[in-house]
Amino acid sequence: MPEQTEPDGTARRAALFGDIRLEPFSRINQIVARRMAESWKAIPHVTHFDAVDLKALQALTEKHTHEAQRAGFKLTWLPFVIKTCADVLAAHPRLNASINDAGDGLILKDYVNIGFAVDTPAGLMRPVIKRIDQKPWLEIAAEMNELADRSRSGRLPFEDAEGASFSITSLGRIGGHGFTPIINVPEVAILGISRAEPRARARPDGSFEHAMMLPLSLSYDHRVVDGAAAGRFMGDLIAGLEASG
Ligand code: CAO
Repeated sequence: MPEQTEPDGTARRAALFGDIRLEPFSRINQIVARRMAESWKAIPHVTHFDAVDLKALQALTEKHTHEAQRAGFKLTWLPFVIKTCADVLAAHPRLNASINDAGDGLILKDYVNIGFAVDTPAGLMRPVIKRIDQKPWLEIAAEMNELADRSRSGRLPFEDAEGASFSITSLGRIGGHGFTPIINVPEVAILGISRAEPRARARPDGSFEHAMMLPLSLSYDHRVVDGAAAGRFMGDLIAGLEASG
């Protein structure tokens, strides 16, 4: 226990409850903390939960594994989710928009730039893959790996972390059945991905089959997107992902 008696009562509290240590926030922690609190205070968040059968995505990933290996990286299904999401966003422009500064209109974007969360030793980073609508999956996958590597090694230039029109955050193998991601201002929606798990799935005839299901959670700004629009977006996204191949 510290000997000195501070005017703010630290020594008294230490005597009562135990010692404490201060861990200063890193620069990234400070930025993320400020942005998350601003978003949470300003945006009426709603989260829509759903799940997609992984069968088609797994087959597609397996089919292209060697091609990716030849290009120098390990393929996961995330680049296909990013690509399909961009295609579906093009048909649902309100989820790819932002509210203008005056707060009286929507800025609709004729491009899809998707930011994706990367867990790094310095904290959470969010590089952005730009013009996904114009890129083939292999280029998206290579860029995703390159941006994730740069984020983890602290070599991500500022311009590679800005300009997103939508975000994806994959907790992937880390775990969880679902979570409520926080929207990155000025975007209006973010897709969360949790750990794939075996579930019983009803067939159209009412019987059940076992399927590996990937849980998805879409948080959206209820000032811009209503529940029906979010539900339709998720329906199209799931249909697109299950038809991958
Ligand atoms: N369910 C089960 N397994 C999963 C999975 C999921 N949803 N997503 C990925 N995996 C598996 C892959 O199949 C792969 O398995 P093998 O090694 O056996 O082939 C392995 O996990 C690869 O995962 P990965 O995390 O290295 O690769 P990725 O392309 O799925 O994700 C990236 C890349 C950068 C998004 C990820 O590494 C990352 O940093 N995620 C954390 C993001 C985060 O912190 N989000 C929270 C932000 S909000 O606080």
